[in-house]
Amino acid sequence: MSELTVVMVGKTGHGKSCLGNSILGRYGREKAFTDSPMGSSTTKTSMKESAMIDGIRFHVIDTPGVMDTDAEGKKTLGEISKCREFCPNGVNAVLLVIPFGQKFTKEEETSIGHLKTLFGDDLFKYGIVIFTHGDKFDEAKEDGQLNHFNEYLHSQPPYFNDVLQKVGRRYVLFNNKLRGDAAKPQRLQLVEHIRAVMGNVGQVAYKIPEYVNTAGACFHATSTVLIDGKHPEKMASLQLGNKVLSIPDDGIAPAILDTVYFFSHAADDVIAPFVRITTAGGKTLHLSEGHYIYAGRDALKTGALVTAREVKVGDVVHVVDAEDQTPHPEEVMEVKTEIKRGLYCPHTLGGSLVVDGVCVSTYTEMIPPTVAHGLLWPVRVLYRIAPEVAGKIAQPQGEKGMPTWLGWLHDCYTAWV
Ligand SMILES: Nc1nc2c(ncn2[C@@H]2O[C@H](COP(=O)(O)OP(=O)(O)O)[C@@H](O)[C@H]2O)c(=O)[nH]1
Ligand SMILES: [Mg+2]
Repeated sequence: MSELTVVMVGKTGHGKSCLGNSILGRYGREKAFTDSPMGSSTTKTSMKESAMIDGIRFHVIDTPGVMDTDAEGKKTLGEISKCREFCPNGVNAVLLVIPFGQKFTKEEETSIGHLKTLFGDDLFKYGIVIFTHGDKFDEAKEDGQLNHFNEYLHSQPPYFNDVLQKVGRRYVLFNNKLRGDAAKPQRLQLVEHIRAVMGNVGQVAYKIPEYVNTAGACFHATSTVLIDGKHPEKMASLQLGNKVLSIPDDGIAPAILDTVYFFSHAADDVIAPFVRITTAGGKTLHLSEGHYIYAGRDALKTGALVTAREVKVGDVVHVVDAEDQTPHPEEVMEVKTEIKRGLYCPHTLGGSLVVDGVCVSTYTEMIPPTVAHGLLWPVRVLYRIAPEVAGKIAQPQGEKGMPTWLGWLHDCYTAWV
């Protein structure tokens, strides 16, 4: 392996920019990244620098620090996700940068939580913990405060050791003050760990997901539908032609099976905010804020729909239990926003379906449901006559994960109204 790409993540002031310079062996006037005094943030956007060192072409991506407050954290995640543009083929490892000597606080836990939102469990699969300020460990040893690095690890709270366990105990102590040959062993140790990561994941580089902050109109990758009314299936694995639990035309019980004939969106390499709706009976549904859901006691009969963003605590939605598949009204107990991975929008012939046990429309505010249902009529006819042909044109394509003609349809509709 002669080319390696890594992305550095962690809080501001933890030593990411200095670490980048150490990995690339670029210092002083030649330095790749600008460091900043503890706590102040110089790195506002992601950037990539490269160098040939020890026979390896190294690409290092520096990212802005992940803040410990929720609002800041989410903003920074959007910025970090932009670094995917620097590594279209993915990264070989994610370096979680933590300074040696500091106690791992609740704030650190929050910032790792934010990173986990962006990277999912891949944060640990591809993760290597880098302890910067290695010189301080040497000093602590000389002073007799510590004999072994493990003593420091043992002094950390359980959550931190849990993170270390999850990354397979891959960690390197980096002294960013070292120069020249003295800095070589720590770099070689890092390369060994990157090779171990690559070995574990079958040499497949990690593609950093895109953060989509616009009002989408979908479900996330692990939302579930009931195939044939029995088998829970994740959105990401749902196929055209699958029969899923949905709502009859007249909204009268019990739930029916309907065929998935089209996806208006199917993208996995994205994360986005979703409205999380929890019902009195404990059902939890996530959907994009512009997606329609049946709301109101008679909504299934009258077809009354509201967008997810309009749903409030105390509203009534309709739920279906796996055993008794008769939709019944249930009160909304909590409405929150949560970032999740994947954007999927399957369509059934009848225009409704049951997701995570809650009755929803397949339509969104992009085009009003009745208009959208009419516009999609030719696709439904085609699906009935020649499902394979319909399947081909209904397949999401391109970077946006949407069929190309859907964009034209939307443009025509907005020009018309
Ligand atoms: N003593 C010591 N200081 C370091 C080390 N790594 C970083 N620093 C200092 O920590 C501060 C923050 O470093 P920086 O790389 O800008 O952190 P970033 O915000 O994560 O990019 C700077 O003052 C660096 O000089 C190290 O290994 N040893
Ligand atoms: Mg920096």
